[in-house]
Amino acid sequence: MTEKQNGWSDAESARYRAVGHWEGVTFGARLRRAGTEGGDRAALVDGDRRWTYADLDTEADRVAHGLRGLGVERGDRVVVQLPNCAEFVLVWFGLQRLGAVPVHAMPGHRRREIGHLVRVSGAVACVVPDRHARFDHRELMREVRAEQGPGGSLRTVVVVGDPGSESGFVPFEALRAAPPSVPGRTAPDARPAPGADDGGADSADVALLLLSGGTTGLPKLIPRTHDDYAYNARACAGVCALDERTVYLAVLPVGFNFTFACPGVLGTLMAGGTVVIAPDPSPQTAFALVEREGVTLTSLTPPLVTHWVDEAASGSWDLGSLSVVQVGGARLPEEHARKLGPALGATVQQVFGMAEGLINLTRLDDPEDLVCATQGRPISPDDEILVVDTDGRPVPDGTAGELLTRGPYTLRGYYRADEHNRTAFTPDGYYRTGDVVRRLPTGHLVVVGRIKDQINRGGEKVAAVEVEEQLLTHPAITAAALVGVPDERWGERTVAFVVCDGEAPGVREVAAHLRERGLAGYKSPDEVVRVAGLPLTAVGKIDKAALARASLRP
Ligand code: OOB
Repeated sequence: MTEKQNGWSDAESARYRAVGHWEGVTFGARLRRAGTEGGDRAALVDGDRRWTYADLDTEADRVAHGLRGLGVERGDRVVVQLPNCAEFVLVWFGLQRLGAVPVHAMPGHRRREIGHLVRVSGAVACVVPDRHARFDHRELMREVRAEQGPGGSLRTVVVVGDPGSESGFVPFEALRAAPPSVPGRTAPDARPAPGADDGGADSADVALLLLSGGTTGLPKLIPRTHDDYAYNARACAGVCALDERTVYLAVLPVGFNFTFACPGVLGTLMAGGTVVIAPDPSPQTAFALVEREGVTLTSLTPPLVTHWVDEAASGSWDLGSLSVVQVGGARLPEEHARKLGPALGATVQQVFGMAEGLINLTRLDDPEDLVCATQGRPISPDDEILVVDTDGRPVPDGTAGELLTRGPYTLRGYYRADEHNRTAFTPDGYYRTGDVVRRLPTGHLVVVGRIKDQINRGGEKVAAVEVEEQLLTHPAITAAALVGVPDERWGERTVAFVVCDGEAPGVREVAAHLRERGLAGYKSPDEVVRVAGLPLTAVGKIDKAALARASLRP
């Protein structure tokens, strides 16, 4: 699939445009409009730094100018791995202004993930912090560059903070120190030159690449177009009734699709509201920002919920401005959902979404039972949902089956992954989510399980195969299976069952080995269990259900 062929048929594209889902406007052009009309409103807050819409627009021009100077052009991919800071948003819009394509990496990703992202996307640059969470990202980039070799696509590393002395590492501050003249803005009333807003990008082009949770050895990239992603954000913003009074607090990693566009950062900016960046997800940090900035909306993953409830119960915070709290990314236990609303004095919204597209939300006026016991219903009237049995036949409402979906913002193919695409989609274009759901007569979905070989550790997705492949590189391990087992804190924790030749490595040694192999830390197993052999099913696959049951026995 090329960047332009986004996978939807001409007829579908025409219909999504005709009904107004796809507005034909790039993100670069949207920001120009917002920066020009009523641009003095607050757009972005990070600590004591603040940007209006006009400021954001000007910053995007500066960053774009700096990136252009480094040779970044329309259509180029740039891996963005930044922790929660305003620079993520500035870089993102700078890239949009050029018609270049941000690739969203997570702060926890390491050599293996980042190297893979650079290789698959053919990225020409990476944007990283100097250090974050006691980890030196410059060192990581040195390794990625070395692995790439001289023939690699990666030319430049932009560092937010101190770039060190490495050649080819450019400080972000130098990048944005652009001259005052911005293309198309030579005089205040001059009309921008064609392409000055978005590098001449088309709204049907890929605007960004998201990372899939993964079920295979290496994660897949998800192309999202300007048209589809803006609709994703706008439709979520509609359900959440966002307007210019909205103050959104980004608590989860800002590059996570949930935080960025469901409705998150983009939905808030498209509604004219204000985005506040929380540097960490602790309730103390968040509640102080709620008080100071009058936050109205935020989003959490389930493991944070009990911490937030406990801290709110201390009674030392005024959370009066908070009106909606979204929870998603993993299963939220019903009893936690019931406690959260009263504890924070806010409406709870469950979010069942995926980077691939489909977003389900409970509605703000849904009865409490639906809010607490379901994961919401699709945001778009044109989301097509099928719940099917193992033969692919639709099952009646109330019966569990695999969720298949297609629609105006769900991908039709992973990026540069033709072979995987043949099995990830049905012949008529439905994405096989791998999630097992029940649909209620109201259209609400209840997530009851999963057929994909993925573990959801409190919202962080771990592809079992990816970890198993790396476990097998340990000299003592001859066979391995990674299994998710129920866990009080994470919802699920990861247990590695290993067959060993000689002494079995402990959990710390395995973690050190996987770190050495360049795997993100959150993928290291929580537990390592030595077994004499791995049980097999009747068809000869590893029987993970049996392993999970075994690990539950006292
Ligand atoms: C979100 O996106 P991803 O791509 O990290 O993960 C998607 C998968 C889903 O297929 C499902 O297996 C699981 O995460 N999931 C949930 C869930 N929300 C996501 N499982 C149970 N209950 C939920 N509420 O996780 C994501 C993207 C956008 C918005 C929210 C979450």
